[in-house]
Amino acid sequence: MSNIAIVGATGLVGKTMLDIIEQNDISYSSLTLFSSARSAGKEIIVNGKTHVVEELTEEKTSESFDYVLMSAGGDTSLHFSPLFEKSGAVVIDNSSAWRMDESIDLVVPEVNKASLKRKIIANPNCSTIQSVVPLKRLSDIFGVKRVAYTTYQSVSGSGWKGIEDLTGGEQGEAPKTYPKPIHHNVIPHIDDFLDNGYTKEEEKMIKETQKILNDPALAVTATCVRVPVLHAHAVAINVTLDQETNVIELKEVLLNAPSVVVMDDPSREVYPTPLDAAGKGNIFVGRIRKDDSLPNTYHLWSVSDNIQKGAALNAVQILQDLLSRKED
Ligand code: 2RA
Repeated sequence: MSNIAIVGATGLVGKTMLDIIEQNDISYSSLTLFSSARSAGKEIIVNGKTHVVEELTEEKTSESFDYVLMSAGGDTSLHFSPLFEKSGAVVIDNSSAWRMDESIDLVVPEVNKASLKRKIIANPNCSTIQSVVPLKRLSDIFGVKRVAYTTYQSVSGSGWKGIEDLTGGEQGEAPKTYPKPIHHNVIPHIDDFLDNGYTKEEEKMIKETQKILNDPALAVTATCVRVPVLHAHAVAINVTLDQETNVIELKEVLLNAPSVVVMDDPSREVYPTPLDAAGKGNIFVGRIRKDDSLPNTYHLWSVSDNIQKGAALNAVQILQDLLSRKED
């Protein structure tokens, strides 16, 4: 059995990782919870045992951990992940710090597996994960030529502070996290703006899709929007395929895609919404239809819980894959 550490254990993603570890009966020899100095000393019960959250320091990285699940922001990860790696641990990191590093695997278990050439594995951006899982199936069977994303991202993507901006806005409070009120509003601005007018969130969706689908030349574009929803992101995916197909065939292929649940029956108003996906681990896909404005082009609507499959669950699934390799 393994020694597991969670860094960022008091955050929304960290707490969800602990819930998933508990629900999936993942066994360990020891579980150590780390946070910033501000949250150190808090108590969290996991599997009936009370754990006191410790401040992460350089000395503690050498405590012979096997696996470290890190959800503590890019700067913390850039500093501490190599120290854990040097001490022999495998780090599964939820920040964007390592994702585009060529030596680092960017993993969605339904799509690709960690090669472990480095012992740091990057967990992709939430809205990327729920997009590449259905796209991978289409890519394998029909080939994918171009992808255009428009996202509708919930406030939990910004952690507790995003939720506080929405709930505070409902009480008439000014926003503390977002540049504009999110209550009764939508904001076409997630993460910082780049010189080319795109945001970093949009750049993440473009570059991470190319890396995960192993097609650096794939044409991808994105517009990312924050919406006043608590949990689950939605992504409108417009995809141009290499080979001709039709909607029936496309649905059939997606019905067999791992982790994908097709919810698509317009005659009965069946399509996924964030309320359908919140708290669940699947990727729900609907509104599958042909886009007649371009050859071989289709619309998909993908909805998934950004804290579950979009972050904590994907990280734990990477851990489960590594644990199963150890057993073989
Ligand atoms: C967001 N993509 O929704 C981010 C979270 N990783 O803000």
